[in-house]
Amino acid sequence: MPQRLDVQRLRATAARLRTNIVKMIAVAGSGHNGGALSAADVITYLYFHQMRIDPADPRWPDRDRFVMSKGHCCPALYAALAERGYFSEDVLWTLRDIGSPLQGHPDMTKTPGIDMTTGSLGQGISSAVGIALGGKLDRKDYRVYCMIGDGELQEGQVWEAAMAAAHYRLDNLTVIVDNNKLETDGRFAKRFPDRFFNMGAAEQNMIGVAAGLATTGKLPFASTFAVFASLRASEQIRTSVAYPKLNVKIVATNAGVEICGDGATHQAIEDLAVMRAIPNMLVVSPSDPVTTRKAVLAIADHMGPVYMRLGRQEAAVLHDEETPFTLGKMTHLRQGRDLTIIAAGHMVEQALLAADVLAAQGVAARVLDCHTIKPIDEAAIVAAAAETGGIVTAEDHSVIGGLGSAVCELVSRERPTRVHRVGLADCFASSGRDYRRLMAHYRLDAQEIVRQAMALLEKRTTWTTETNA
Ligand SMILES: Cc1ncc(C[n+]2csc(CCOP(=O)(O)OP(=O)(O)O)c2C)c(N)n1
Repeated sequence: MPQRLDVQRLRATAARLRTNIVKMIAVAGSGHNGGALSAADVITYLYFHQMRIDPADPRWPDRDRFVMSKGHCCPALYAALAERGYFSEDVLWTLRDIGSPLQGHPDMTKTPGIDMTTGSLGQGISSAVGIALGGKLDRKDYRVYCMIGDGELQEGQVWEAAMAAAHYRLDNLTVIVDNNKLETDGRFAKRFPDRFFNMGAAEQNMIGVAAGLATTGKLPFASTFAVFASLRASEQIRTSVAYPKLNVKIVATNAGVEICGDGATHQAIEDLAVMRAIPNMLVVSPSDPVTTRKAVLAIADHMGPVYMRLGRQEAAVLHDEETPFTLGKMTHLRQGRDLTIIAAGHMVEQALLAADVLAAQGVAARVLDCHTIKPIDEAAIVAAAAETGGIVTAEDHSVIGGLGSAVCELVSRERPTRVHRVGLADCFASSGRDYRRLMAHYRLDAQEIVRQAMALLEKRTTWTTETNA
């Protein structure tokens, strides 16, 4: 039921929420303070005056709904839900921890009181339209409230949703724009003001604009988070960039589980699979600052579409300046004859650590840095299969469709060999506060590479004995 607090009590409640927002984000170590604080008054009004809800029955079918389309501001919503009694205040201090019900972005499967999973700007409002439409179909009189950011208004999907809402006369839907005039940055703009174009939170448009620029002979580097580049804008990449073979370089940052605190909505775990499947696309995943710099220069020289995947955390230097870098050719980091570890991106560091552990146990592992996922270095893989007899792959990506799959596809045809894949099992990962702990939790580390290497060696011994018998 609506609580109908008076203005004075609403003010006091909003102040408590603000205090908790700041505390939660401080404890979590990351999060969006500004947009959460600016949302506090409206959320307080909705949850403590306006909305017909029952915290004892969060899924009550007749309840009013709230969709936080600007999902990164969820600490405000979490604070309100705790204050309203959906869960105890203690839970707030678990924000963004591994397995916490309070993920970096709202997750309707984990948090009581969350009506819709959000985090990718522009998507929440469409879901709110659907919930309102469902209410009409069911002849229910609940209302749907949706909060979106002013920056979020740049996403085209917002306007598609607005048109659908008007078309279907959804008078049970209220969309609130938190017009706080805040938005994320333009750091590079200061250095190259005449060559930097900020397309805002509008990834599909950004790719289309890059494609258009390329037709005029420019060399556009289009950059956003990997999840938004490879998934949100995948069809624009496919049809406007890859199909006409335009000279667009997509630099996808914050890839993999390693992004950590933001959680599943922001962890690109399928981008390599999607990008590999697109014809004409070159896919690059450098492992350290040295290769990243070399890769940027190399892809600028390469004529045609490129997807370059980068992580978020500071990466260790693994290569020296003298190590040759050629697109499509793996870099040998360690020689070895007992088995081969092929790794990409920040898992290369883990592969080297694993090789050290294996060496101490008398196993000489070859380590290959597979900075070009497509076209993959077939010769190096076939040689590894022939000379070392077993391969462990390692990537911060789903085990489906990325580096491990590419290696399996090749050896199954050219040189059938046992391959063990280290990667994210087929699941969405949690938020985490510390990326190394999170990576270890999902077995994306040196220890798992060692485990897989030993398992592979053991199976090979058994297999050899069996075939010899
Ligand atoms: C599709 C998508 N693109 C980019 C982001 C990354 N991002 C998170 S917050 C933000 C700025 C949002 O600004 P606004 O909507 O005004 O929210 P507020 O200022 O209230 O935090 C961006 C671009 C995202 N979450 N989703």
